[in-house]
Amino acid sequence: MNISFSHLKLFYVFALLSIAISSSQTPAGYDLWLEYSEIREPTILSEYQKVTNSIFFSGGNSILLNAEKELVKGLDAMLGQASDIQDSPNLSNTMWVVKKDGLNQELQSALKGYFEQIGKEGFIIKSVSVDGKNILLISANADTGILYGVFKFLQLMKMQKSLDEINLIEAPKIDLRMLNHWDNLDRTIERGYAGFSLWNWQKLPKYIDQRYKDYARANASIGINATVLTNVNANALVLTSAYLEKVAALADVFRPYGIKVYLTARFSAPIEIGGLNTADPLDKDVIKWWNNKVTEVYKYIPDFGGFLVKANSEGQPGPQNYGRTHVDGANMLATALKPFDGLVIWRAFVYSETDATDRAKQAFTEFVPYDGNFLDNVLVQVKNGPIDFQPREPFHPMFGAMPNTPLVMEFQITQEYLGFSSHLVFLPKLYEEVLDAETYRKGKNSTVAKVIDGSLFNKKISGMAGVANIGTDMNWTGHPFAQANWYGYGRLAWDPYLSSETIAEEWLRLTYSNNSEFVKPVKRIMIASREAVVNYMTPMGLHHLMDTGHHYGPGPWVGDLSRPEWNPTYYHNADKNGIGFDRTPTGSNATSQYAPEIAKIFNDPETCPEEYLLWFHHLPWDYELKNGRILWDALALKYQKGVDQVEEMISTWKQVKTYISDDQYNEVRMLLEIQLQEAKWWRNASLLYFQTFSGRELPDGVGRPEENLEYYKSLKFPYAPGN
Ligand code: BDP
Repeated sequence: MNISFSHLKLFYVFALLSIAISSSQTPAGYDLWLEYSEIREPTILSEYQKVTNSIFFSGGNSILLNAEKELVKGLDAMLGQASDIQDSPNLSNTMWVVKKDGLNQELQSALKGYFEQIGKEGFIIKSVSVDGKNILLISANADTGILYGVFKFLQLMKMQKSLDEINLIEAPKIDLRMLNHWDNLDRTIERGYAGFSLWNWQKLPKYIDQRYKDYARANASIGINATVLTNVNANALVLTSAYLEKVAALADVFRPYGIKVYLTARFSAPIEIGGLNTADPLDKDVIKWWNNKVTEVYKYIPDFGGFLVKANSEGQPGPQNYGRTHVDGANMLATALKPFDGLVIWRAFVYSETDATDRAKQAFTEFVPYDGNFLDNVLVQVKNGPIDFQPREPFHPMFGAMPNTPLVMEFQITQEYLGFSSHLVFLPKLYEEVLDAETYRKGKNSTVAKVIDGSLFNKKISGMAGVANIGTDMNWTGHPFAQANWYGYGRLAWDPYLSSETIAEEWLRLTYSNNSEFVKPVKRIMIASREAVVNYMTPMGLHHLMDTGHHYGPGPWVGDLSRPEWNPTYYHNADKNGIGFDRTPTGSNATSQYAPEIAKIFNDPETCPEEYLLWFHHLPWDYELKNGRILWDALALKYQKGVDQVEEMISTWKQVKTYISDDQYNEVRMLLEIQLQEAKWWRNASLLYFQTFSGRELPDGVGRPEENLEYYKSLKFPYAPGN
């Protein structure tokens, strides 16, 4: 080949260019839903170019500085033009980003009603008239509102939403929008499937990893404003000065993104790091120790959020070790935190190793009688269902049953019981189901969402917590679609009435593409994925059948663990007569913990929704369902359905190959193959095992297991992650 000098030059330029591009690019998936790329749609492009032509940005502190930086970054990348940003207004401005107190009297009074609605964190994005000229205004009462407003504006741009008649008045419906990291000080993560903890305690406080900032920025972009850095199975060491200094360094990074830091408090810390011989919450030395400790914490972190506490649960120490109650423990800490406006978030995830009553009943029984006894800076954090983050559970009966206590919703984002980071499961579908559930505690339309956002019982403070799925993996969450669960959790914490469809659509557009040929089918995958995992793991109300300890894969046969409620056999109760947990008045009577209207529906197998049937009932294998099938056949077909759904997900994914890069396509395809294999494993192992009781053939249409039951029982995974 004859290459001329000018060709060579061109080649050289291209080579340099591509090196420059690739070195400026972050690894695949690292940018999450925040990758800003050039808008190619001409009308949208020119609309946004026009409106951002000249911007008056009223800056100030570090939060506003981050907002401004974000705006510049987004505009430059998406509009392909350097933006003209000024710090004082002039006639050529097409856009203003200004807090309320920076607006003239006329605008302030014109927008008065809006400012009253948006509180400290909300924002307004609206076209207004200044000196007879239309400008786009982003405004807020406070700095964080401006930051959130800027992110929103950039997201609208990225999703190519037209700005015609834009009039957005938004405020979060929940005050505390929190991530719970189950991160240990040695950087392992309990139930973490995306690498190690982001917090590099060894190098803190001096070394600030760029990831801390990127983490905070991602959270701010969806309105998350609180982070609990450490595992609920807590280590007292984090409360020593050596660690508090490190925590303070993280808090300094997160503050300019509107995020407050919280820690888990080990109840026995006064003994372990304080040299006392008791942690009795009524002991005066213990009280003094905590008061001093809290004062010390606030010296390091003046805006410290407070403590999250797991006490007297799964072997963790707590007030009951000293014959005291949860109220004694929570109020003692709350009293210490009160002068600093700190909060106690006390978990209701309790069940006792000595109590033989249905585990599903224990939290309600223990906590509901305390309603009204907690101090007003105590919130009680309740898991979404009464057992433990299963693929499907009915809503926790505590929601609605404690009108005088703010209840925080605890969702799990990390997929401990839902296929870890290898299965594509879009969790907002699960969250939505719980939030929409009817508690009937104040008549009709008393949904869980209304309990959580405080509107049902007029609460002064409200909260939602998500057990984080974030780690050191390049793409933060292991599975690229697990990013959607972080994103979706944040969106629902902001607005618990959003639909999972809306969230899926937003996330896909922000992360992958605006092309509806891509968005539509992939949204179908996401929406179907939650029901698929229920079907292939625990259909029709079955639960907690995962193998012991690590919870990876099926283990319905496990029945020899020391505590009854640790055994899957405790939950499914399969025998020759049938399967399921009788929680009606003939059984554990857990249904009595729901409002009578709801209990009535659950109590009768004829009215109990099929998805909760075996949660509430023990039914014979030949029990006839509404569709005329017997229970055994229906159950087997559900397992098969789950497998079929994963197959459909794979074929849909194959159809969208051309809309994304090969790498993006391949990573999900490989993961879907794992998911399919594991779905079949679940189906085969579960059905072979239950068949030993039902004694019935598999109905037509159900795939035949390749191996026998002994094989599935023999599988061992000593190094399954997260344990
Ligand atoms: C269970 C997890 C365990 C947690 C516990 C909790 O298996 O690792 O410590 O929940 O929420 O689901 O405290």
